[in-house]
Amino acid sequence: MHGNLIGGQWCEASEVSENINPSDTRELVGLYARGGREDAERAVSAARAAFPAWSQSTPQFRHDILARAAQELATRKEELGRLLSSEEGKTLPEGVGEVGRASSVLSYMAGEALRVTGDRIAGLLAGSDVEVTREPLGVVGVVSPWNFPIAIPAWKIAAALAFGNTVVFKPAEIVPGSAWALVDILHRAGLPEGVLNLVMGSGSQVGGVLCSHPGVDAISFTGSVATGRRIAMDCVSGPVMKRMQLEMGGKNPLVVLDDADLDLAVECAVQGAFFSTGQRCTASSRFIVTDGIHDRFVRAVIERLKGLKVGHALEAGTHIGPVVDEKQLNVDLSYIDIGIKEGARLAWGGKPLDLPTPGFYLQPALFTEVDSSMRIACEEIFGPVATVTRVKNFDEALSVANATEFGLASGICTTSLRHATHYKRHAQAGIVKVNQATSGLDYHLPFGGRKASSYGPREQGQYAVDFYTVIKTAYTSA
Ligand code: UN1
Repeated sequence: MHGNLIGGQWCEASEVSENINPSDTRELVGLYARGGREDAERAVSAARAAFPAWSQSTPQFRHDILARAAQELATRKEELGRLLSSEEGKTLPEGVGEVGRASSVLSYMAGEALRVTGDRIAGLLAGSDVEVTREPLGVVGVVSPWNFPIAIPAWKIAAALAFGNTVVFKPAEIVPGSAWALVDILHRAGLPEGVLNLVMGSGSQVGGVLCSHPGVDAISFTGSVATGRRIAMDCVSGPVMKRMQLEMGGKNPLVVLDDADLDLAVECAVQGAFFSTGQRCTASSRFIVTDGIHDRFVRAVIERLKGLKVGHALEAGTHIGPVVDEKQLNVDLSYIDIGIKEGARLAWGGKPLDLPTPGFYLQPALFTEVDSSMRIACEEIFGPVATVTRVKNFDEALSVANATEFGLASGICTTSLRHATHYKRHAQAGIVKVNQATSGLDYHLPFGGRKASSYGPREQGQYAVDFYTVIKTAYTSA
């Protein structure tokens, strides 16, 4: 049984949860503690108690711990990638790649611990000097999703720790294995007790405590809009409002113009929409395609989909692993049904697959003749389902791309500098990609969206410091 880490001690919980492999539901990946409210409260106290010393620790000390953990992740990336793919269902290369990314995030953030800067500014009174410095926030609650079981926790926790905060971490319930491994590695890398606490358990219990407890100063969350909204309400309801960083949904467009390189556009579309089983908030789920290339694009995407193998995540040759669990599979299937009822044409796939191992397998689904007001073109599905909407020209493409409540990533395939430049300026999204898939991001760059997709400062890269520190303005007359 894998326990929770509270105040430097591995603890059992009153309940245990089974971590099941979505590629083969007969396989138990492991048993994990399922903590409750009391565990979360103890973890918050431990994180509070650890904060004074950790926040005053040297940047070198924090750097070395993160760097050591990065090294261990890199050394064990095959083994941990296997664990990740076993619990989440992304393919083995995707799983190993994600562990490598977590390692890179940790070494990048180790460096950021050394690079915190401030300003010295002349005050307006004679002889007054002003220093503007950054201080750690305090205790940060990290609430992470199931689709990137190690990379997202790594980029939140590493930034929190690098800048001197202590952490209570609540991973998504269905992928506790990668979270546990990450915490174990950081713990053994030398974190003092209570600096990083792990409480596996439900959102309503453990998450509920973190978001309402007066001992927590900030919440960094990635997940659905509905959960984000509940978290936001909890975070502002106490006597002191918590700082929040909420990364939520997307309904990301990929525009394909007549002048696009067709092969490249197909690659961007298929990569962006279907790899990782479409389970990324940055996935392109809406292809918006101009008339002159539309039919060729649809034919070529279908040809490419025909060549993709849906299968067991650990099997060599699998391109698309299973959906993460039965609940998500049912959501995907219900949207496929909705699309058909709305009058869109299911041009390819969309059927559950019976494979030798019992798992949640689904053929990637492509809908054509999709009107941009249909539910399948407006609501986030979070599965391997994409829609094609035909448009007359660039102007219509841009306006359809922006006509969504979301604003995370937005892509265009074109060889026209004029259109690419105009799109970069006018896409209402936090991330714009030209001739690249909307998903797949660099770990050293700021990440976040606009509109309903995000709330609060950016994550990752140099900009992460804005969320994880508070600014102090000190006036001195000597
Ligand atoms: C990526 O596309 O590489 O949950 C990262 C998500 C995002 C991260 C996407 N927060 O899908």
